[in-house]
Amino acid sequence: MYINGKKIHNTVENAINTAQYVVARLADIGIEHSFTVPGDFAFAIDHALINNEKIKNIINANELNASYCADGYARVKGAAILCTTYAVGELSALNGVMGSKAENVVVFHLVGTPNDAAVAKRKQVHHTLGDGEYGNFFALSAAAACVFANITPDNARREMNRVIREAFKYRKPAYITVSLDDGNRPVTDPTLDDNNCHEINSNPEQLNQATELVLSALAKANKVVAIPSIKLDRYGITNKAIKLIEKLDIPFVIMPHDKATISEHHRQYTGFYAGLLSDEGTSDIVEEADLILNIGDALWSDFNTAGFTNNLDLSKVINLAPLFVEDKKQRITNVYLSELIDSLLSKVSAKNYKPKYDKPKLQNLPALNNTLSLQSFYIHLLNFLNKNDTLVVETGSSSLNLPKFPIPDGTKYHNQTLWGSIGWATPAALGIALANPDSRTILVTGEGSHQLTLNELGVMGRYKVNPIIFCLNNNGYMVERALELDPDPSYDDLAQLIYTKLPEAFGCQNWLALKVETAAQLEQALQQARTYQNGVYIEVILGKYDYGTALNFFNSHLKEMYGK
Ligand SMILES: Cc1ncc(C[n+]2csc(CCOP(=O)(O)OP(=O)(O)O)c2C)c(N)n1
Ligand SMILES: [Mg+2]
Repeated sequence: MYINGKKIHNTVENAINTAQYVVARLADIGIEHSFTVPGDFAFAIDHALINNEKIKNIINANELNASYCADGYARVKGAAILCTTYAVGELSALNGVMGSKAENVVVFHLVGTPNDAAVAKRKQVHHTLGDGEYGNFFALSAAAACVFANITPDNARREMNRVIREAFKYRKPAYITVSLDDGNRPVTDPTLDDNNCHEINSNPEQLNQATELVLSALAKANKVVAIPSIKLDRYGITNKAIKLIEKLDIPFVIMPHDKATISEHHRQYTGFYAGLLSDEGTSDIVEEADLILNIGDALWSDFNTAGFTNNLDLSKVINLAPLFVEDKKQRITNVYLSELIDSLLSKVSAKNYKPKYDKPKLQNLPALNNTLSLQSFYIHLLNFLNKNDTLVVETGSSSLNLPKFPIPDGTKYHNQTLWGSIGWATPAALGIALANPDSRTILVTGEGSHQLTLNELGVMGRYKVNPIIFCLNNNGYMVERALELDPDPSYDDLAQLIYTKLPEAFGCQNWLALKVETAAQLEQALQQARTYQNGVYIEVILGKYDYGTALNFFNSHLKEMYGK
């Protein structure tokens, strides 16, 4: 069996009970870590996770952190396992799992549910509302997934096939419950084909129709621009999309959510496109084109369009979404983008779509001076990054100001642009570091966001990951300040922590912890960090109203954003 072009080996024979079977199926997909907070109703799954030799079970500080950690891991590995206990555990994880749903990340959320006797006799047990009702929470957790299955001994093979197939089809979380008793029983499901969870193919007729639709639009067009979406990465088809863009020889632009999907150093890269925040000249190229290929369903969201300040006639866009193709007149379903790109690649030739305009002068990194500001922090950081680094950036001014600058060729980049739940980045960085230990994970977080999930530092120390963490301390929730009409409400003030003591307090042995207040100190800290083998924690002191370009922009466009 193949998923994402990778052969899957079946090792479920070793599974003795249903919980072990569930875990073995997920291990066979290639998942090598699980993220867990245990609980008595989940003991069967918790045991199965520690007993599966292909999986290393990570114990997180809480379920929300575990869900963010799983999300980060899955962005790199393609899928992750998150394991929580009934009600109290699963509900604590929901914000994170819902974020994975919004951002097309495959997380298998395994939840252990109460034993048969408690359910049958409607006993008043812990983690319930005391009403004898055990079904109160299934719909809540299922809402954060694209598929839900209660796995029992007699449906395990069939249902795991369905769950895996659906999760990969939609690239969204799956919610899997296993009761404590069922988890300990042997699998009795007679279904033979354990591995019948292949990705589904396109309908051939609809695939032809979609190919023709794109080809005929291309034939009529003179100026064509591509906008690649981050979903290409989620579906593992970025390289195919690059081949298509290269074969067509068309310019492409990148929106904030889709940053670094394709290298910003590619010769056809034509700039950052986000409404009025776009690179100079880039908006004109997109908005004056007569055909825009949205490859992978990039969003026209608030952050992608700098608060809806773009001026694009959407009727010129063909959306090549992961599972359908759509133009202004029709939507053709049952078309899988991977196959559509193959089909187009075999048929298109490079007509001369060369832009009838000059490539805009893309923004270079501004020169450094001796001041330390949000803007200069990023210039220092971007000069420091290399192709072996993975940059994880939190929601807030940390992420709003970065996308305009190209990151180095090969540096990987992660941000939760659509869901935007602060606190995500610290645990996500742990998941990302575990998923790719050969890359140095570099986290940039505001101190307010960090306060939500910073107890995951202890887990980083425990499992000996060695990120470089920048905690940008600007004395509060600066984004909120910038987006408020009242410039300084007291609810944007924060507890003042001694950030540089956190690694030690959380048991991170031999971490380097530094506080920098000037550009020279930052530069020196970066040099130390690069050669330091263990984790590095750098608190960067920035101004309370140092909004940077993007926040200044949003601050002056509150009307477009919110109708204020
Ligand atoms: C879970 C969650 N709660 C609240 C918010 C609203 N929010 C967005 S940014 C932000 C402030 C972030 O502060 P900090 O991390 O210090 O970054 P700064 O804006 O100061 O750079 C808040 C509270 C959110 N996005 N997510
Ligand atoms: Mg802050």
